[in-house]
Amino acid sequence: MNLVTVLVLFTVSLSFLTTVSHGFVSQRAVLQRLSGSNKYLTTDELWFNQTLDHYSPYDHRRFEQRYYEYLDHFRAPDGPIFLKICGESSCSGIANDYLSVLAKKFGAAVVALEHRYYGKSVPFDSLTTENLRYLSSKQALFDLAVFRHHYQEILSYKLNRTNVENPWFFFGVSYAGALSAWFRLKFPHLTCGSLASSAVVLAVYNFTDFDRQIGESAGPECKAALKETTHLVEERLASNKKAVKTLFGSDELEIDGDFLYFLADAAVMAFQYGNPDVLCTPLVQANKAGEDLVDAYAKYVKEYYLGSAGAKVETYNQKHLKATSITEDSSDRLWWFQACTEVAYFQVAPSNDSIRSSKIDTRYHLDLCKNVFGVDIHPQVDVTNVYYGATKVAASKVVFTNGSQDPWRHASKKISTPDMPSYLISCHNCGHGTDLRGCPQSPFNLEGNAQNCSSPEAVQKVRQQMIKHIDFWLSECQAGGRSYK
Ligand SMILES: *[C@@H]1O[C@H](CO)[C@@H](O)[C@H](O)[C@H]1NC(C)=O
Ligand SMILES: *[C@@H]1O[C@H](CO)[C@@H](O)[C@H](O)[C@H]1NC(C)=O
Ligand SMILES: *[C@@H]1O[C@H](CO)[C@@H](O)[C@H](O)[C@H]1NC(C)=O
Ligand SMILES: *[C@@H]1O[C@H](CO)[C@@H](O)[C@H](O)[C@H]1NC(C)=O
Ligand SMILES: *[C@@H]1O[C@H](CO)[C@@H](O)[C@H](O)[C@H]1NC(C)=O
Ligand SMILES: CC(=O)N[C@H]1CO[C@H](CO)[C@@H](O)[C@@H]1O
Repeated sequence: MNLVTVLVLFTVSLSFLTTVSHGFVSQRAVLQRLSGSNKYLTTDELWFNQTLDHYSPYDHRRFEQRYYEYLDHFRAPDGPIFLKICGESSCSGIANDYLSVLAKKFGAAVVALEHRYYGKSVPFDSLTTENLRYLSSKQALFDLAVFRHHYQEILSYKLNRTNVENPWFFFGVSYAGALSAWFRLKFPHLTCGSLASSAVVLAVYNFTDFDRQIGESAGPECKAALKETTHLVEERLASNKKAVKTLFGSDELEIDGDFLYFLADAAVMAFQYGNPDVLCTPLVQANKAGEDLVDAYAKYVKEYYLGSAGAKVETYNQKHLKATSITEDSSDRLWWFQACTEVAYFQVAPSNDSIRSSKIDTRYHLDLCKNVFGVDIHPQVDVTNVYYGATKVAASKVVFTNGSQDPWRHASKKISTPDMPSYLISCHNCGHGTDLRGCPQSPFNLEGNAQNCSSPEAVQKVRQQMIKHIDFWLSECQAGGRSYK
């Protein structure tokens, strides 16, 4: 799955949805579908001119980058500024999620910046491989730094102040969670601290732990049913390809790997977004009753994944991924570009005991990169990890949080240290970005209906810790004459 897709049925904050699974991408679509329309604090677009290439003194091109501001909770003039980093999807506003609870508590202004190339912040009029050359996490971090200066100036101007800065705090989930941690690493003087929720700071080439975590999150019975389903699908693919693709409403997926990836991702979604029962209950029942597992899985995929969750088959279609026109589904292509160049997260099947088809291997991913972008690109995973430090990221004042059932947590920071505390939120349905979204439940519900949470205290406990750290680091920042040390 892409990192970002969130399954929440009614209320999901889009901002979370950084897509990390290829998984990330499909989930993005889902999130957008599932998050209702009025779940934003604001959707009023603001714009500013951003530098296209932060690393060239000769290139003076600029592009318009979209952002949002929400000042209702702001305690002028000294309140903090919370910057919500939008990740690998269109940023349609400032989501009304747990960040808004925090903003109220701290009297903070909230701003959100759309990631370059996504949504409406596209520097070119087409997304050819050549035009994507400025799409990278490094450029995105620089965008954030420039934007932070720009917005501070605007606010100071509004407040009639000079030479005074408000204390800043950065927030992000998933890929944007990694950006949040990396921002504090690269620009420590520009934020008092960062929240890195389900932050995928470790670039991984063959991300086999991803599939393993799905097995663990599913538990023995559901895992066995999922494995058997994959096995049966592979058999039917060999005997009657067309029939089995039709059964899943996915005739358009001509490449078998795309089809198998789609089926694997459909299962991931249930665990990544904290809704395991919607998949496991019917599958285990069908298995016990000796019913056709492939039929039962097809029902889940069509009714839930493609239905209520709003995922799209075309997300997995390499023909679609090759399209260079700018549409609301361009983020599929854009995230794959980031995967194929910088971070990989290739969700290959482990050699033993995998749930997904073993045909989803390293070759499948490399072929996809080559086919979709027309050049033989290999992700520079080692370079990325050297540049940021991976799980040894040498930042400070970053809170890391992970959900126990989230397959992405294996790309997050493993060890908690005093300067970079990390928390694992453990419960039956604790998925990706659980801390900032509603409490884990199915269907997801903003801020949660406590009665529907299987383990709300797991989330609440971690939130209390987050508040403690934010409070402390903001006060250190202010006490230090805003030195940001
Ligand atoms: C960005 O720059 C262009 C060209 O100078 C200008 O027309 C446009 O109004 C600027 N946009 C913003 C948001 O400042
Ligand atoms: C800023 O200063 C101007 C001119 O001195 C004044 O009219 C305005 O009310 C001030 N605004 C604020 C927010 O204090
Ligand atoms: C990834 O897996 C492939 C196939 O098993 C292997 O050839 C390759 O060396 C692995 N790459 C890394 C970086 O682990
Ligand atoms: C393969 O997986 C099975 C089931 O988890 C396990 O019992 C077995 O030890 C594994 N074999 C290897 C070689 O890792
Ligand atoms: C809570 O769960 C019940 C039973 O699953 C469901 O009918 C109801 O819609 C849920 N309520 C909310 C607010 O999610
Ligand atoms: C920050 C955090 O909770 N990290 C956890 C993420 O997941 C890894 C792998 O399970 C754990 O070891 C970390 O403790």
